[in-house]
Amino acid sequence: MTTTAPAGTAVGLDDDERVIVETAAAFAAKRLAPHALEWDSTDHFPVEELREAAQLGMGAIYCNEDAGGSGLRRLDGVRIFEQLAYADPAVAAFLSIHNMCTWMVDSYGTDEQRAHWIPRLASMETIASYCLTEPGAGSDAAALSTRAEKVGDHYVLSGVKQFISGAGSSDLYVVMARTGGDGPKGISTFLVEKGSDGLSFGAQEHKMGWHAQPTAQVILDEVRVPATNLLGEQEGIGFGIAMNGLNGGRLNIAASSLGGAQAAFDKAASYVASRKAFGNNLIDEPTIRFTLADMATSLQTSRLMLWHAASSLDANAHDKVEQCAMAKRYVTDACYTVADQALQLHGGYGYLTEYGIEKIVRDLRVHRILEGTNEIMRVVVGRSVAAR
Ligand code: FAD
Ligand code: 2MC
Repeated sequence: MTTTAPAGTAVGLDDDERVIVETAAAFAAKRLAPHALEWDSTDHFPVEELREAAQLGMGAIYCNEDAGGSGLRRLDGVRIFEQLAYADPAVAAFLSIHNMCTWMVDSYGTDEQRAHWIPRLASMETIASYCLTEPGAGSDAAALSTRAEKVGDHYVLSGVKQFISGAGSSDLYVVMARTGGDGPKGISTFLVEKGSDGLSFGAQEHKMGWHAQPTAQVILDEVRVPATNLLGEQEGIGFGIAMNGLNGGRLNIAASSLGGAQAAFDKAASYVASRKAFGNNLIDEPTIRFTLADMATSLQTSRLMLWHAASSLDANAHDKVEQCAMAKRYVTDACYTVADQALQLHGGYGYLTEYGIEKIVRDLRVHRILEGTNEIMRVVVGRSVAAR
């Protein structure tokens, strides 16, 4: 088989696993990589290419096949997102959020909700956004104040969601809102369609990175949705739905960091192999070789940790929440450092847009903030440690 996956990213895989990784790598190299810099500079959200990825099964990666999902494992998922992010971390990360929403509908939806939404989400005819954060509730997500009042056979939603990826472009908004009292037990999850009366979007945020996907407020002003849009039929389970979605989401964001960092590393290793200074190629300088060795080690520890955490999620292991939080924290920090080191190894050229490194650094920076900041990941791991 022709190998398209970057060296080292598919070591030890069996034939079936390798096909999945190679398919994602080939798609990314052909359909994402050639445009990544242009999309970044023009703030272009590549919906057409996302739908092409969906045709290859990447719109509902770890959803059940009966309703139209791809039926793959979380482990396959993180490997796919690594390959996509090798070409463009911002696009890979958006696809990961769509997959998180799709999994929530597949896992908690009624038969009717699954039959209606999963085929559309799998093809990305319907693109989904995840709406948890609010202006007054970020890390402390259970303090959210968006309300959903039951009125006859409808719910009426009012509130503001902050920093929503895909806002304005997405077709379906998975919204966590309060149907009961304070705290996590008072939260429910709703499916809100674009075009609903009272649903609007804030101005697009100007960001350091992630330019290839939109970010804006989602504003709900007495938005009426049928009671059947309550995800999972039952009120009060929305926080658990949101958190369980995030366990896998956190791994996929980490995989998006890993792919970006691997690309930056490969560029740096190739650059220093031919860049001359003081009569030698830079790679012959021992301190530069040590830097490359440490970077390669960070990439490999990140990959192993991510694969282990993904397997924990696949196995529904008792410590899956802790494993996902640990991997998200470690991988997004370590890979950000690798990307920054790759920029440094390029000298002044690393700072120029055309080399593609500074974009990776900008894109990876936010992975340490979103889907749970890395401080909150430490809170989660610390609670597990204290409970032992
Ligand atoms: P805060 O919660 O106010 O935190 C501020 C600082 O305090 C952080 O450093 C934090 O780590 C620290 N801190 C808070 N509590 C503690 C504690 N107990 N111990 C130690 N430190 C603490 N959200 C969505 O719901 N959907 C999306 O699609 C989405 N996309 C995003 C896209 C982008 C580009 C960005 C920037 C954010 C996105 N978010 C999204 C929101 C993101 O999840 C939040 O920004 C994040 O959870 C942090 O919340 P906050 O910004 O309110 O920071
Ligand atoms: N998986 C499954 N269940 C979880 C969970 C997880 N990761 N985290 C918490 N829960 C459960 C927990 O077990 C408890 O259930 P029960 O009542 O049955 O015992 C319930 O949720 C409440 O949990 P806590 O008591 O721990 O709630 P608390 O409010 O103290 O802390 C915290 C929760 C801080 C862990 C949570 O608010 C959190 O993860 N905050 C970060 C928010 C976040 O990640 N936002 C990301 C937005 S999306 C995004 O950025 C995108 C780009 C899409």
